[in-house]
Amino acid sequence: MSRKLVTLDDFTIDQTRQFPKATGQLSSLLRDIGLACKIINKQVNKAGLVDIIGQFGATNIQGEEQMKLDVYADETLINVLKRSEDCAGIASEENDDFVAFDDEYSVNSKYVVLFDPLDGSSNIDVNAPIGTIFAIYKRVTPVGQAVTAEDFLQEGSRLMAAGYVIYGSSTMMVYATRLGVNGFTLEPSIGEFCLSHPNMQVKENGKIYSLNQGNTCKFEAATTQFLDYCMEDNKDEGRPYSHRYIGSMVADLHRTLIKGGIFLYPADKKNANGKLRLLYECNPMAFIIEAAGGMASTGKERVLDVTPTELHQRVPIYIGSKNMVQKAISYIS
Ligand code: AHM
Ligand code: MG
Repeated sequence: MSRKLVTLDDFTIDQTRQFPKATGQLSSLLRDIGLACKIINKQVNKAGLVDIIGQFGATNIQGEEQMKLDVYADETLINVLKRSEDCAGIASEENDDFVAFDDEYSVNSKYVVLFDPLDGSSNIDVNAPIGTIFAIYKRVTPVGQAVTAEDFLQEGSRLMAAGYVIYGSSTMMVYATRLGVNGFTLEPSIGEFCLSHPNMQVKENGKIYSLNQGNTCKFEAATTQFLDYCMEDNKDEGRPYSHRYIGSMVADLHRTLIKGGIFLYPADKKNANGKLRLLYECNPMAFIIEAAGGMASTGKERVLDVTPTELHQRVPIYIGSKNMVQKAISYIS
């Protein structure tokens, strides 16, 4: 019997079969991340009820402290990945240092996972989309021992897989490997992520620019000149472009992936490296956008080529449709 429904599990197992030597560990890791995100999704969906059932971070009716959503998301991912047999350790935007799992299964695992458990969490109050971003690397230290900082401080070009889950009008997981980018929508009635956006490609040209334009007074002249170009009235070249900014990187990049455009969080006079984190935000998003045919740059180099020196390092980012990113770089450099 043929069926149209392809679940995340069906899909990852199918992809594994294309590599005869693959052990299936990467697909079960993706399944574990999917599970953690389904648990987070349930809690995110209840966020609007805080006035009725109490504020996160406040004490509930039983006298128990309610966890803030970003802390809840962080703990959920850590607990699920700790129990997974395929994860040797994690690093999270929420924690100062990485965590090496030291049980007998974990030390023999070959993958580490880095994540931003709940990106854009300031959007929770206004019911706007937020997301989880994740990055999966093969460890560089030998299996059989606890992972070290070296395993986490890898260049983005060494990523095995990266993805995000967007908690929006529907909940979706989008993940990329070198085989491409695919999107799965959560079907709530069966609790499964189902393939809904196969082989996602980002357009070469776009008509949308996305950044926090309120920071204009801090921008370097080159950034302002690029913005002037975006706003210029030039019907022949399709400008002025539209401006869209949700302020949640997952949501802004999800739109960029589907509709094309450029998202930027540049360096400015006060922040030489912009705001966004290399390991938890920029690298996984750059890997996804490049796998979909787009481009991601710091203005000086490919995001995926930056050598990380610390876990919470920030970098400027210009990411999205290839031609738009190239145009931005021509101003910046
Ligand atoms: P967070 O990790 O503390 O949520 O911050 C990251 C978020 C991104 O999702 C978003 O692109 C950016 O911060 C928005 O920043 P700003 O409010 O400065 O425009
Ligand atoms: Mg973040």
